[in-house]
Amino acid sequence: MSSAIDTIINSTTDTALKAIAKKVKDGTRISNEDGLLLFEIGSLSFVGTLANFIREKLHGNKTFFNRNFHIEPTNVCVFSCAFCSYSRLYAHKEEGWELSISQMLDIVKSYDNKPVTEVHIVGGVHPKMNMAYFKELLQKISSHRPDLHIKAFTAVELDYMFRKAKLTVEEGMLQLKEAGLQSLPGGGAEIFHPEIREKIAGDKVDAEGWLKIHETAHHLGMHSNATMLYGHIESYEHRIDHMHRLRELQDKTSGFNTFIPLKFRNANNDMSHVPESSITEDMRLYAIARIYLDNFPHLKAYWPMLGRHNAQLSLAFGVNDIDGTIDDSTKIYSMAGSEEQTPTMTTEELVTLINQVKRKPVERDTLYNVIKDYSSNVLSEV
Ligand code: V47
Ligand code: SF4
Repeated sequence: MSSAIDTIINSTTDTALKAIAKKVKDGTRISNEDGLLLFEIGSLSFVGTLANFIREKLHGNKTFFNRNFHIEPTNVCVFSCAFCSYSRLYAHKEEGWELSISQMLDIVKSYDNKPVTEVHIVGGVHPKMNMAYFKELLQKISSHRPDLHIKAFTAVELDYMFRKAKLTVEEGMLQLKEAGLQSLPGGGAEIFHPEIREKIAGDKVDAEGWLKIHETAHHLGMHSNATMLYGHIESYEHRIDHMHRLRELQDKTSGFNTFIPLKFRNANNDMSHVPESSITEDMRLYAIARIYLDNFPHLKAYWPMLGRHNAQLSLAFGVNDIDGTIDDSTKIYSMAGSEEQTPTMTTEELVTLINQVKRKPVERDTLYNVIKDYSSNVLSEV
């Protein structure tokens, strides 16, 4: 019996697409031109079959999730990204929130005796929350709960922190690592190409600065994620350029764990006139990312932004991770118009969501070590 990928190879008449399908079957890297062609003419079923082939070769039916919670220290921000529905400019800081170190520590303590493995800390760029402030926060969290993996600060926050403290990226990263920082989340990448970045996020760190921070973290033995904010004013060429820069850095360092495409949501921001992408485009993007980023081990659908049912669908288009149980503290997407107004899912709900599409739910830690395989389970202890 021939497999789905052989059927696609045999039935595709376009010679360029057929050649891409053969490359995928042989494990040969596709070129930028191939990637662009997939965006331009690859049907949903064509790219989906190729992406699913890669996904199952790497992970079988395993679908990872983790138990985490988010802390958002502030939504006050010195920057003014056009797509952001979340931040309040520093000039209007009375409209935003600012958490003290003890308030954040109280959030951590509220998870005492709960089996969470990760805290994800990301927020706006507040001029008063500096290196000293965040080092103290990291030290206090690590000493209160040493088993909790601290994944914190986008390259945008780090770039601002280091520049203000007059530290090089190496010096700053080393200090934060010593204080307890273990991984970096993937935010702030948006679209790297200056043609788009200048229009949507012109005043924050540029592509080179973002990549340098992740490269430095990797050299210090830390892992990180990478995102791409898509589905607004960028072209297919800009998407390929973005993924190309990530693929090149990953060839050098192997420090990225996961690629996370973030669908642009258009409520309550300066880009509300820009329509959102269709679900078909979303799934094609996931699939093409899985095919193009051959050196990224994982592809994540962030369900609070995509919606839980679309995240479930994405498991047929290359995705092998649907993030975590999260909790009720993530505001960035509900403020931008996501259907998920209260982004919480219990472990039982996540496991059911994955089981419903015949995949195997596996709880992981931040670095993808398996904590529990739920495939033959029995949800007695969730
Ligand atoms: O960089 C802001 C995005 C990101 C909108 O590493 C928006 O595990 C869509 O990076 N529509 C921050 N997206 C969140 C982030 C993240 C999320 C989950 C997991 C991880 C991880 C990282 O949120 C920003 C920006 O790209 N964002 N506004 C919006 N209107
Ligand atoms: Fe600030 Fe981040 Fe919003 Fe940009 S996306 S305005 S850096 S909080």
